[in-house]
Amino acid sequence: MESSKDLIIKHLKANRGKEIPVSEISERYNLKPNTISNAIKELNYKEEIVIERRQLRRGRYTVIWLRGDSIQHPYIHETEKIDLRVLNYFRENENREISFRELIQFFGNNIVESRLTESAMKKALEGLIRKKKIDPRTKLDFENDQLTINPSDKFSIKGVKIVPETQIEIPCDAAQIHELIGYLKSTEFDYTTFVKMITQFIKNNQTFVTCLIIPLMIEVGELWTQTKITIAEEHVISNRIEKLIIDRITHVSSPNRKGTIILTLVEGEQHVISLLCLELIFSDIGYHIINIDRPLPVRSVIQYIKEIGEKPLWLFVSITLRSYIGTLQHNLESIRNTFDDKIKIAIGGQGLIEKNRNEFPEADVIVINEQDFQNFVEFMS
Ligand code: B12
Repeated sequence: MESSKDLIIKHLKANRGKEIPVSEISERYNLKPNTISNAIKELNYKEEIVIERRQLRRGRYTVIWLRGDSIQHPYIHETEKIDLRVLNYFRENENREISFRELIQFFGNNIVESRLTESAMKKALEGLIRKKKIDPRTKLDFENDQLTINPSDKFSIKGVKIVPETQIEIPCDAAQIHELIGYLKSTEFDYTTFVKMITQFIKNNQTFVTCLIIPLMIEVGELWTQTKITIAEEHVISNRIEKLIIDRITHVSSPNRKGTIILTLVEGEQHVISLLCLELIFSDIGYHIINIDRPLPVRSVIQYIKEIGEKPLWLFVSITLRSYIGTLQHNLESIRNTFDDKIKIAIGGQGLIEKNRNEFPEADVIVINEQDFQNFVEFMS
């Protein structure tokens, strides 16, 4: 049987040189909106087709065509519009520097409007610099009077005060989160495609966690409570998210210069994604992380710490379920009784929401909300 992707390509080949409304394909082959949406996204990332969404304000419709086909008036040839699109991106992010790499990632993966190639982007930047709309923030190279732009070269809108990149929050868009969840649970999920889909969210590992993983998982929880996704789908999504975080952890080149942190769950807890996020963020700022990662009785954790060579500076205990508060208090007492003040203890997680900080006298640090978390990361840095 032909897959939805095969059917789309077949239809486009039969109509070479034409833009085809997606609705035409779904009606013709009786494909469900979700199936067709996932299939065209994948074909787009594999660079087999081009997607363009039109009339954004008055209800939108999507057209696609075979990549490389000569379409009568492709958007990409309209230089003025390209300049304006790029300038608008600078205006929307006016208080920060934007690298050429970011522009390429954003416009190269943009499936709301048509994608821009690197050379179209370079021309647009040259035009905007000439018209004094933007400023280069790094020294640009000229070769035989030709401007060479490198991925790390940065630009900003003219005459504004620049805020350092680390202070910028990327807004999380609910529609995008839904789109990502749809793809994460789909049977046509492809890991590499997914990584490309999320590139625009990823500035650094902290924003990756706060602007992508947390809102995405909260929404997964909501959908699951409203029975809009099944338990199996929730497991599939969690596993794919775990793989994504682990993949990023393997790319952290940690110098391990700041000492060891042990990460563990309160006894009985199974929510390990929090531990993976902590591993990612704290290894990124230079700690050596030992992530116990799976549920374990507290006595086994204590035994393990006693036996390892390099004594940890910190033990992080994560709690997600409120029903484990009593267990957490017992666990903390056992740990403190065993190690006195030789090890610092931090506790955190959703299970602490609405809890009184005085209830955990054994903990050196208590992280309940995002502000606590940011302060703690800053302190540890
Ligand atoms: C994925 C998930 C699961 C997966 C977990 C898979 C996995 N590999 O981890 C599975 C399917 C196993 C699961 C099971 C259950 N789940 Co569940 N689950 C979730 C879900 C959707 C996402 C959790 C998550 O990963 N979040 C992302 C992480 C990164 O965020 P985080 O945990 O808040 O961690 C961040 C911070 O809090 C902080 N942090 C966390 N710990 C610590 C520790 C320290 C020291 C520091 C400094 C910081 C820190 O750092 C992290 C990064 O910033 C949530 C929904 C939600 N609202 O979160 C429900 C949710 C947590 N689950 C819930 C429930 C009820 C359950 C079950 C009881 C369901 C059932 N009837 O079986 C079981 C319990 C299993 C168990 N014993 O633990 C409820 C909890 C209600 C409550 N408050 O008590 C939620 C909120 C869903 C809901 N809307 O009702 N779940």
